[in-house]
This record gives sequence, C-alpha cells and structure tokens, in this order.
Amino acid sequence: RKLELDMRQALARREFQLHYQPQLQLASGTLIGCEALIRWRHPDRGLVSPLDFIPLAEEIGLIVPIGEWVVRQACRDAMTWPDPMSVAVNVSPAQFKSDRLVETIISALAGSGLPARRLEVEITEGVLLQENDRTLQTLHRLRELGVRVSMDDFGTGYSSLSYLRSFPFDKIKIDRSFVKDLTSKPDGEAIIRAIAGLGKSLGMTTVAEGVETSEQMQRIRLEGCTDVQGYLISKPVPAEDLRQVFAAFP
Ligand code: G
Ligand code: G
Ligand code: MN
Ligand code: NA
Repeated sequence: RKLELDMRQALARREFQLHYQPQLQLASGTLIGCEALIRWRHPDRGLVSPLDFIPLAEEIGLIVPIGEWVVRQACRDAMTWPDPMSVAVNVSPAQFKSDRLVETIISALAGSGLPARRLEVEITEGVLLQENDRTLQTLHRLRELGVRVSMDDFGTGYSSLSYLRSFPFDKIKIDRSFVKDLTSKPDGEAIIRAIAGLGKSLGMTTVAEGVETSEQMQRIRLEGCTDVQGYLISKPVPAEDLRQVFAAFP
C-alpha cells in the first residue's frame, strides 16, 4: 500500500510536524499548557490528519518510532515556553504496550532538560481496555517520575468510571461531544456538572474539550470544570505561531 510505504519514509524525511493547542485555566485566566497534535506534511497529499494515518501506524507498529519522535519533539518545544507551562502528548495503546515508553520518556526529558512535572501523557480507554499489572505498573512508573497522566476522551467508552478507580489520574479530559450537547440538549449540562464534581472529589482537574463559543465557556465555568481547550482559545497551531497565542493571554 502506497500510504504505508510513504509513512515508513516520513520520519527520515522529516515530514511530521507537531501542532499545539493551548489549555486555559479558568480560575486564573492563564494558559497552563498545550496538547501536541501530530500532522503529516505529505509531499503530494498535503497536510494529512492523524485520523487518517495513526490507525495504520498502530496496525503496522510504526506508532512506536513515530511516538518516540513526538515525545522528544514535544519536550524540546516545551523547553522554549515559560515555566510552568506543560506539554501533553497522546499515547496510543500500541505505543503504551511497547515497553519502551518509560525509557523513551526518561531519555526525552534528560535530552531536553524539561522537568518531568511539565510533561503530561494522555491515554484513552483503549490503553486500559486490557488492563493488567504491566499497564498499571507503567502508569505508576510515569507517576513516580513526576509525569502527569490524563484520561482523554472521558465518557465516550464503556467503563470510564471503573478506570478512575484503577488509577489516580491527574486530569480528566471531557470529550467534546458533551460540550456540544451543553447548549443543544435539554440536560446537556448535567453530564458536565457530574464529571466536574467527580473530578473535584477525586482531586483531579477537569478540562472541557472542543469549546468553541463563549456561551459554552461560561456554562462550563458554572458547572465547575477547571480548564478549557478548544477553538475559542486557539486552534492547534505550529510551534512558531505559539508566541502570538501566548501573547494574547496574561
Ligand atoms: O488534531 P486532531 O485532528 O488533531 O487529532 C485527531 C486525533 O489524532 C485525536 O484523537 C488525537 O488524540 C490523535 N492524535 C493527534 N496527535 C497524536 C499523536 O501524536 N499520537 C497519537 N497516538 N495520537 C495523536
Ligand atoms: O482525541 P483528542 O482529544 O486527543 O484530539 C483532540 C481533537 O479535537 C483534535 O482533532 C483537535 O484538532 C480537535 N479539536 C480541538 N479543539 C476543537 C474544537 O474546538 N472543536 C472541534 N470540533 N474540534 C476540536
Ligand atoms: Mn488528546
Ligand atoms: Na480528547
């Protein structure tokens, strides 16, 4: 398959790029960090979305070297941001299981000089689906390093709640489908309020994803979420454009 062949070359040809989307802390009105989102600048196809190549990369095992590149690049970029701004990387199930994740992270932190407290790992339910001792051990090793761990796309899977019981996440990222329902469905705010309350009682921060309007942001603040991420604050932008985004916030 052509795409597969191209992807095998893409790392060496430096065709991958990270875009960054900031997260705003509601209480302080400051930006607390950014999520790294990979892009593939394909020579013929232009910018390819991760939705179109991450699943294939997972399937053929290429997610491991790609994921390593993401972690290293994200740490280097975050070193140029004001302390204590953090960077969040998405780690997919195959990468998580590869057994090199912790070593890669230790090496990326050492190589860049980024303190562990400024790195965040986002995992989805997929990682915990076949939860076993090793999965939990990896999560605890990350925690011991001082790296923070977030539960991504919260609420979309089958047993999000039970995962919160298995591991003490630092942050819950509320899936953007719930933010969409906030103003469009009669009881839309009930779910957000419940998750925000859950986060509060478990000592986890809660970030609402996909916030596009100021009306949504106001409601989210009222329901008790601590942070927001979405086009209202900024779209994901290349590292070079972040300076301007940072400048727009105190
Ligand atoms: O920006 P968006 O279209 O940017 O991202 C689409 C999906 O791709 C999201 O679910 C996101 O978590 C995933 N994604 C983006 N960047 C990465 C990455 O570096 N690694 C992995 N595993 N997934 C990513
Ligand atoms: O799955 P994950 O949460 O890691 O990926 C975040 C995805 O959400 C990315 O594809 C990103 O580009 C997208 N995204 C970020 N902010 C918004 C937003 O305000 N609206 C919509 N529709 N998508 C967003
Ligand atoms: Mn994410
Ligand atoms: Na998400």
